[in-house]
Amino acid sequence: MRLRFRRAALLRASLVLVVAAAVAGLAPARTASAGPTATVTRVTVKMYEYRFVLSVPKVRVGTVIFTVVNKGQLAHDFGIQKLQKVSPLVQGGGHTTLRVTFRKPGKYYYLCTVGAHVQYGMFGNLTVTK
Ligand SMILES: [Cu+2]
Repeated sequence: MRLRFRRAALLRASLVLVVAAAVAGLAPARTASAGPTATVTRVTVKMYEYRFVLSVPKVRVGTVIFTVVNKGQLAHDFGIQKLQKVSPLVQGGGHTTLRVTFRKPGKYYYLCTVGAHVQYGMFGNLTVTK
């Protein structure tokens, strides 16, 4: 009886430890993404038949929130090939957002994945700097 009680108490104590460790493990990650050093850039992407116009040619490493605006009449989307990120399909006149985290500097090819739009000119490169 006494032994069983102690075992239960021990089990409870270790469970508390596991939960505490999990919370501690999560906390730094949350601080890192929301901390003062985290760069969040907002970029507007305008889509036409058949081209993209970005508000900036380059961004810093970090999180970019793209506001994707379809100024055309056909449906388009906006994808970052290397990261396999694609916005939802946007109907003519509509808009959406796409959140992408760039961890490494470099040139990131973007395109519209609809039909043959890329062959008509719906692509470009976004430069990501340190
Ligand atoms: Cu398109």
